[in-house]
Amino acid sequence: MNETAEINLEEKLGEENYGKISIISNPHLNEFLSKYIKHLKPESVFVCTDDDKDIEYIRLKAIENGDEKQLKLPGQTIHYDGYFDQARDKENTKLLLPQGVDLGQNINSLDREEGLKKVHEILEGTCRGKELYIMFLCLGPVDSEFSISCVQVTDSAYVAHNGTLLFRPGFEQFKRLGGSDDFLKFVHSAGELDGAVCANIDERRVYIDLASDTVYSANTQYGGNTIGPKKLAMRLAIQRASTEGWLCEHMFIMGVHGLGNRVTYFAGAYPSMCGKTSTAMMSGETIVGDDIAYFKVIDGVFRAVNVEQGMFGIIGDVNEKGDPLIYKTLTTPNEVIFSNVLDEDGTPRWTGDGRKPPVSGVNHSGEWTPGKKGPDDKEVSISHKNARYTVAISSLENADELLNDSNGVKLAGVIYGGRDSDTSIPLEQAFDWVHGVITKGATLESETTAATLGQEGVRTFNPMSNLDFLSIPIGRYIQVNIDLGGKASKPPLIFGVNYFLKGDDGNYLNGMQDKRVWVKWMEKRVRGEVEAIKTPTGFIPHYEDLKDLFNDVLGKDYSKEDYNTQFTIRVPELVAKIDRIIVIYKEKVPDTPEILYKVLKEQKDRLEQAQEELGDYILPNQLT
Ligand code: SPV
Ligand code: MN
Repeated sequence: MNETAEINLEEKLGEENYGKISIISNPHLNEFLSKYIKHLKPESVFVCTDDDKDIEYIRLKAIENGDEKQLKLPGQTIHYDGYFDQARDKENTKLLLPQGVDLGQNINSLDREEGLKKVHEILEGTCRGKELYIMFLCLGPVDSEFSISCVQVTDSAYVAHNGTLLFRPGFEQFKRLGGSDDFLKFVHSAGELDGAVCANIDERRVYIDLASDTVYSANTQYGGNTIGPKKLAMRLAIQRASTEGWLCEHMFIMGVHGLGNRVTYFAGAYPSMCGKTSTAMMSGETIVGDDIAYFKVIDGVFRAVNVEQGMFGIIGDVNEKGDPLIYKTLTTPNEVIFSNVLDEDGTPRWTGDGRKPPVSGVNHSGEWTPGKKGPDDKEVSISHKNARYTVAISSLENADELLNDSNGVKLAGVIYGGRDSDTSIPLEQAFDWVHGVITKGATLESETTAATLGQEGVRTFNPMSNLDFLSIPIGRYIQVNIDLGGKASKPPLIFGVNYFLKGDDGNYLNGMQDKRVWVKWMEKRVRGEVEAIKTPTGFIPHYEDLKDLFNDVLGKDYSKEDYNTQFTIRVPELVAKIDRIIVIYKEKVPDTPEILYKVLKEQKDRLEQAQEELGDYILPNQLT
């Protein structure tokens, strides 16, 4: 890295910005910044500290340079990503691995030398004529055992602006590092622009260098590809966590409110379109986080933090009726970045917003009217189906009071939520931590929906809903999960939920609000206040307890008939699922821990024995 000495940071940054960097006084930071300022060749550089003035500078820059447009309500802005740059690019997101390192066929990877060479070629000089923003952000609450410092250089004020809403500020955190090199680094450039969007999508790359804790992202603007501390940092954190014995999970954290104002914390992993955000934002409860959590066992206590402090949420179908709290934040003066929705004369509009549909406006496809066809000849909807809002959780009425607590929250339960129409019952508690990690987490599947490309109803394997972000072999990741529970004096209870079970007529068996009852039952289980029925696959609620809860929570009469249909143990489907999952592990996961096969085999044996005695479809009262 001797070449880095060639640029004089002080000269390039100017007195004010260099002054900020010199307060941190970290030679590793200076080396990184020198190297990439030299390589990217920006016209100017802005260093963002935790100061409100600096954060406001970023917000205004995004508007000034056209990355965002001011909407009518104060604080609201809108941004468009390119028409073909609307989601995470899984194909071009690769882990760079030194020769001889193999993470298995499930993880997209590339030879490290080759990848570094390519991405540096792509990035060279891409910030000519632009300003480069240097952002300091903190993963997890600041000044805590969970904190990880990050620095991101980006030529996108939109990416920088998102960082300020989504993450805790990291400048003060960086100062605490002293001269240590213990920080994550992100280098992003949108590349050449066509108007305000990326011109070279075909050269889009997200390359993750585990060896140097650096992620490079080029020729893309979509948040999941560019906002470094979010999905890009997950890969670095998962690797680090596996060596240090903790977990980085793709999970929400919520507080469930019980008797006498007590709050009990749950984390939940759900593949996309399985109800993750709607669970985290459930009415009557409070939210700590909606997407990424770190778990650590500290002095025997299982603790969790939200890595972020904001939400980058899907906006489609957010309306006053279904999501009153988010809707309110999005429709009153608050700092909100809308991405890829429709601008109707300064008012943001989106598919399913519950208002009279707009007849014209501007969206990610340009000027829009109903029925418009996009460059791919497909009809363009009001907003893209992956259109998003960025808000600080603190602007939501249901923000939990421990959101920024440096000790995190004590975690009492973990929920795994899949989507299947015919196999898993709506709610079940695993026998114990290991049984839950394996039969609820490691076997998580979701059926494809009409919202994704391709055939509907195809089951996709997605252990812990974390497959996209794993940077260690799956088997090792499962083992780290198993081990963490063993370190806790009282590991969280593990639950499986399925909101999408269908009846013989093809209709869903549960209403959208039923999950509000399920979490109350979980809360009571954690507190030891309700009994359960033992089935071959876990513990399920008694009818009477659910009947009471349906009445208390939803003011609804819950019939025995509904209970029986929903909670029938479907033996042939459950056995088929075990067989299917075992094949996946046998074929694709060579480092699968033996315990996984053992636990699944025991479960299959229990199911087959019950089948012999009670038949294919077993009602709960046959098991009491
Ligand atoms: C997800 O896709 O899991 C998200 C949005 O939470 S993104 O930031 O694109 O990853
Ligand atoms: Mn996510």
